[in-house]
Amino acid sequence: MERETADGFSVVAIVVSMIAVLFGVVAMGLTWRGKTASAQDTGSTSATSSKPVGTVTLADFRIALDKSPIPAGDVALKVTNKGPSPHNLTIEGLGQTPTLPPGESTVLRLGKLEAGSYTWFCSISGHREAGMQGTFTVDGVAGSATVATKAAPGAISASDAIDNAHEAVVKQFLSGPPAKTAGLGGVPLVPTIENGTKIFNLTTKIVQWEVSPGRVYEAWTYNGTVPGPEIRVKQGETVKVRIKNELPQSTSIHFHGVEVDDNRQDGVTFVTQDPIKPGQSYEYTLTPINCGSHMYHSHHAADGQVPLGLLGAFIVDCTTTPIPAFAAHDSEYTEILTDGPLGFGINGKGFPATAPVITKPGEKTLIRFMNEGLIIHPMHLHGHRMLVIAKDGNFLPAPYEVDTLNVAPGERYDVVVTSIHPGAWAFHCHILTHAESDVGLHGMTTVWIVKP
Ligand SMILES: [Cu+2]
Repeated sequence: MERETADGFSVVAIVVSMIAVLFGVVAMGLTWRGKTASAQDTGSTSATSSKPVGTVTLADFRIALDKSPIPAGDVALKVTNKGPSPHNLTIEGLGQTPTLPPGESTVLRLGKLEAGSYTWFCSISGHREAGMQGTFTVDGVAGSATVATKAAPGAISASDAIDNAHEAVVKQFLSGPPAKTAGLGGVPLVPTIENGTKIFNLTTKIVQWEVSPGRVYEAWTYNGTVPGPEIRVKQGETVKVRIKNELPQSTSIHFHGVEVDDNRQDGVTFVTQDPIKPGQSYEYTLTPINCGSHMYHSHHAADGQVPLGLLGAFIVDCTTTPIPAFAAHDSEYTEILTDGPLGFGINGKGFPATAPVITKPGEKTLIRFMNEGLIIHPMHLHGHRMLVIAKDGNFLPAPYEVDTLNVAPGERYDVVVTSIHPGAWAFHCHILTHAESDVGLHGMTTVWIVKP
């Protein structure tokens, strides 16, 4: 849940920050180009007739040729299948490669070619129609020749396709930021008051949840959002959480990390309570002994119900526990990490729909990391250090600095970041398959924006 700083920001400030993001993202691209570069297999080029003079990449469903100038001589092409399906390369009237399984390469020798345009395609049924077709050109000039692609539908260079995908998704993010999607999770839940006691009302229900633009999944939710609304209470105060179950399965709520002396409030079915059956309601009464960043989630068929969205933040503000000076901050964000059927997400959204963190130089920002997923996520912030101040709601005896922090399932870490360097900085899970691929940034990625 994003909290704006006290002054909020104007439309002008947002536009300025978008420009700052754009510059920052260009810088980000520079640091992350390694993958793109390695995707271009340069093969071997040589003036001798027996070596390949061009490198062709087959993918689902396109044919790409590197554009390096090549020396004169016979045309031989190194052909690599980088797609997940088998493919071949057929040059009309000249020959074809064998069918290449994913990951395999071969060299296709075409002999001496006249200057001109040649048609190529994959001859496996349906692949030509799906886009694996085009032409390439051989230019013969005194003592040299070049092979170049001629634009054809579905036949752009694989490298350009990756670049284009990266650019498109960042532009989508900047159109907000973040990119627009329906629904926002983690919004603070306003309690009703009965006889002076705060009552937090939750209804479990199935909704269609838009994780990122156009990606809509069935989610199991508290009050229709992923994460569920943020519940925030004071250390030592007695509150009630009422739940009405509109799911097709029984459920329960466990208040993860919240220390209470009454085990009947612990929410584990058949250990401390009966299941809350479909259509039933239930009431929990809690008096948190400890403070800090905690969570609430289902503890009934939890391996299915939690990844589908039955999770949220339960934050207990300290009243009696002393707060160390190193925990001071100006603003705060909660970052709930999720994986599973809704994909890799931060607060129920995947990039480009993940909310940015927006700060200014000198601002101290508290981040509450909470892992409600099934696997570990090493969260990495570019350009700044994170001061780890608390673990599972407990202040550390001595804080320590990191730029990457492993957050395991069930764990909470509080960190304070003092923003120093203006601009936009990537903030993402460093298991890279959770954050970036040849379709661009996705999943557990957002941007830390320091507005000068
Ligand atoms: Cu991860």
